[in-house]
This record gives sequence, structure tokens and C-alpha cells, in this order.
Amino acid sequence: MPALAKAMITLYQYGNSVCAQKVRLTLCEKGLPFETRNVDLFRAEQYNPEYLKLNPKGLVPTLVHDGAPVIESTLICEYLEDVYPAPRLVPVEPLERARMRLWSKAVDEGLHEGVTEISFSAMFRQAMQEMSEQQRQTRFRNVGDPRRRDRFMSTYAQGIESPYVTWAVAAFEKAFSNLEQSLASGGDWILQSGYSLADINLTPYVARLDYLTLLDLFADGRPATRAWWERVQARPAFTDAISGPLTPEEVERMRHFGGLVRERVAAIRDDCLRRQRESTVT
Ligand SMILES: N[C@@H](CCC(=O)N[C@@H](CS)C(=O)NCC(=O)O)C(=O)O
Repeated sequence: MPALAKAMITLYQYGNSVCAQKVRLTLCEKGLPFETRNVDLFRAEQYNPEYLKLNPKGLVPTLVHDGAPVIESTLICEYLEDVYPAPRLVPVEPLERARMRLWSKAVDEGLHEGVTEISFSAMFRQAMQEMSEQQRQTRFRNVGDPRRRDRFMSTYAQGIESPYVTWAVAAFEKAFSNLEQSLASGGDWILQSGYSLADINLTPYVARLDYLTLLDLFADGRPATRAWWERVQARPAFTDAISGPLTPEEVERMRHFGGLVRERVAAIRDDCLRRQRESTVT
């Protein structure tokens, strides 16, 4: 496909953003060359009028392919699969495709918010505390989606005690339980048909927990999940898309701030498990 191979791909991103990592993983797995443009979220560059023309939500990532912007990380990954089908990352069989998309939904509807609340209350909150009151209020005002703004303000005010963190921990607990079950039949990857966007979509979220030193709280007692995580990290794309681009300072910051909330996250998880045992519907 020489015409497609020459197409120009630019990824607007923030280095340590989970959804940008998801798109970078897909690009690297497919061996596609791409350029990056950094959008500094802590300097509010996502609200720059030029950037808002590409992504009216004021979020990263945005993929620009031959001049056309594509937004929403899950849709970007599926778009890349449509345009560059090899190597295949979406299964052929319809039921397997539905299973793959169920994982995309779990990430988009629960884990993404979850990782944002945990990371924000553990770590990014501190950067907000260092802003002037006026800068902080501008930051809150700029968040267009009112539900996102409420979450943002809650984790800023209450930190790890925000109810959104409790719901985040519950979403992760559910996802890890499903992951262990999916892997229980002995396959290497989430879907029987092989490595797919289901694995890719989940990877940055598991990586973030790992960097925050919180992964073992969920992975202990789940041997299939641990083995899957080893396999994921051994893929060259993991180094190219996730661990390689992180600076030692970013890694140390995640380790440090994650360590500070670890005990509290463990207690929230215990409480969540107790409530699960008491309920009939999981
Ligand atoms: N559903 C969107 C979520 C994008 C998103 O939340 N991006 C975060 C970084 S991971 C962001 O741009 N945050 C900017 C902000 O909070 O103002 C996607 O998957 O692309």
C-alpha cells in the first residue's frame, strides 16, 4: 500500500496521558511512522483556539491524518485499523469483535474516569494547589463537560477521600476480576483470537496503576493477570509507546505520590469487596 504508507500522521498528545499512550501503542504495533506535537495540559494549551479547531472537546489525543483530525482515542485506534489493517488488531469474527468492544466500553465508561480520579487525587492535585486561585478557577471553568468539572473539583477538594475515587477503585476491581476470568482459559491475550485492541485499550490503565505502585493491590491472587502483564510489557511497542517516552522524573513522581495514597486505596478496595459480597448483582 505505498500511497497509504506515505500518508502523514501527526499525534497531538501529552506525554504521560493514558489515552495518548493507547494511540501510540496502536501506531507502534502497526509500525506506522508518526510525528508528535505536545499539548501541555498544565499550561492549558488544550484550550488554545487553534487546538480547539482540531478537538472541540479540549482534550488530548487528536490524530491528524493527511490533514483530517480524528478524536477520541478508542475511535482513533479503530480508525487506524480501518486504514492500516495489517497487522490485524481487531478480530474477524463478529462475536470476538463484540467482546473486544465490551473492553473498550469498560475503559471508556469506567476505567478512564477511574484512572483520572486516582491519578489526580494522588498526584496532579498537587500541581493545582501550587496555582494561584485565579489560575485554578480558570482551570475549573474551562472544563466544558459539567460532570467532568464536578469530578475534577471533588478530587481537588477531597483528594483520595472523594467518592469518585471509591467508584474508581470499584471499576478497577470489576475490570481485574473480568480480566482474570477472560484469561482463565489459558490464552495469552484477552481474546481467544489473539492480541487485539482489547489488550491495547487496557494496557495504559494497568501501566498507570503499576507506576503508582498500586497494581499489586488488584493483581495479587490473580496469576493469569500477572502473567498477561509480563507478556504485555515484553512487547517492543510497550517500550516504544509507554515506558520509553516517560522521563525518570515522571516515573519517580508517580512512584512517590502513588505510595502516599497506597494504604488508603487498599482500605477503599477492602470496603468495596465487602460491599460486593453483600450484594447479589455484581
Ligand atoms: N474520551 C477521550 C478522553 C480524553 C481525555 O480525557 N484526555 C485527557 C488526558 S488523558 C485530557 O486531555 N485532559 C485535559 C484536561 O483535563 O483538561 C479519549 O479517549 O480521547
